[in-house]
Amino acid sequence: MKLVVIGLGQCGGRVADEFARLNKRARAHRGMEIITGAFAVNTDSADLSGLQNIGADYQHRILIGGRKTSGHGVGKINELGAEIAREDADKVVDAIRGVKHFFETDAFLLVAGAAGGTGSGAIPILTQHVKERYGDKPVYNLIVLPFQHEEETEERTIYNSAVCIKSADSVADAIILVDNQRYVRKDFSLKNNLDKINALIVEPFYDLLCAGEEKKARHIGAKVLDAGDIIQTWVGWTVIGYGSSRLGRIRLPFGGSRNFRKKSTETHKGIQAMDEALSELSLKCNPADAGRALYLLSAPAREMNMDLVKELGDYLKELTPDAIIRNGDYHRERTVVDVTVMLSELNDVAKVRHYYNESTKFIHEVKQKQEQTESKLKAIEEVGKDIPSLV
Ligand SMILES: Nc1nc2c(ncn2[C@@H]2O[C@H](COP(=O)(O)OP(=O)(O)OP(=O)(O)O)[C@@H](O)[C@H]2O)c(=O)[nH]1
Ligand SMILES: [Mg+2]
Repeated sequence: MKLVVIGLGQCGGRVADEFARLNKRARAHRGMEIITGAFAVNTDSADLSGLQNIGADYQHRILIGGRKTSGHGVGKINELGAEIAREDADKVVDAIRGVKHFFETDAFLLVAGAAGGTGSGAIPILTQHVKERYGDKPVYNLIVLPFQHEEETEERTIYNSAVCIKSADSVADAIILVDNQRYVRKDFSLKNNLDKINALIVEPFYDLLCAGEEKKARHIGAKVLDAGDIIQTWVGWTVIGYGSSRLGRIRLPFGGSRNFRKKSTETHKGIQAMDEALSELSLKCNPADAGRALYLLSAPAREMNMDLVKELGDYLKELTPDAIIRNGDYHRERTVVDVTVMLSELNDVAKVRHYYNESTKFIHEVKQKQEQTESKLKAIEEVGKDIPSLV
């Protein structure tokens, strides 16, 4: 599958930069392209200059709202981020027109952090514009949710996140949710290492995007997972997970390589990788809520067998009884079994509900505070009404 990736704001731009790195890796190691165009859009010029893989010209690093923000961001006011995106949407649409192999592109992926101002406000607006302009291709969002400490210290974090995901949900074909806190839970040192988190966020997309683009016969599995399968799966709220299980040298007491014992070890490794993928999903959710799912098994050809593919399918079906499941296998010469899982069309996401509930309370409090301030101001005006004014 080939994507045009557009990163908005600091978080979005840096994650898009990681996708551009992924494409360099695919080109160098697998001789294929998985990203036809990578762009970063920001109101902050310093953030744009810090990127490493996205083209350094103004057509790929697009500064918006120059006059309004003087290149310094919108300071978490996502209403302003949305307004600027509306005014400068043409800059982005024009840049997409310059993508060399645009006709090969299967879909768009727009990326942003939900809690900031620029990305959070711009993502629904630009999704809408891209959809209007390129109606024949799906437009997906990848939205990064804030760390817990950000939610605890700043109310605007939850409010921005709620407004961003609600607006995005009304325009995007699917929203892939990624919770920053999930990566810290795994390894606390990551709290201050956004680059490492960004690399972990994009890693599950590597095999997923490459599998359908593979041209070399020795890597092609029995069932290829291609762009069509992914497009059929990505609908509504979506999460992604990735697990890996190392294949050790399997010592068998009587030699032989194809006996039942080896087979069961392979299956065990596969299930182990799928378990890891499911427990490390990009956002905590209940797999039983998924309406669609897919899994991609990536392993050396000699380790792949139909039992393993079937076992994994049966296992996922148990966990997602209502989901239509698509799958594929991909032969790579490595010593690991990798499993990528996507759960989509989730009909309940606790975190989304939490944001909606909390910010509804917050809206109420803000309204009350505003009313109190207004009535106090009115009272003071009343007292001073007979004083002459100089203006
Ligand atoms: N995973 C990840 N999260 C990030 C990164 N940069 C910022 N964030 C998160 O994104 C949110 C803040 O959004 P930013 O992208 O910094 O904000 P912005 O879109 O640039 O908007 P303004 O700076 O307010 O104009 C916070 O929740 C951060 O924790 C990053 O590189 N990776
Ligand atoms: Mg910023």
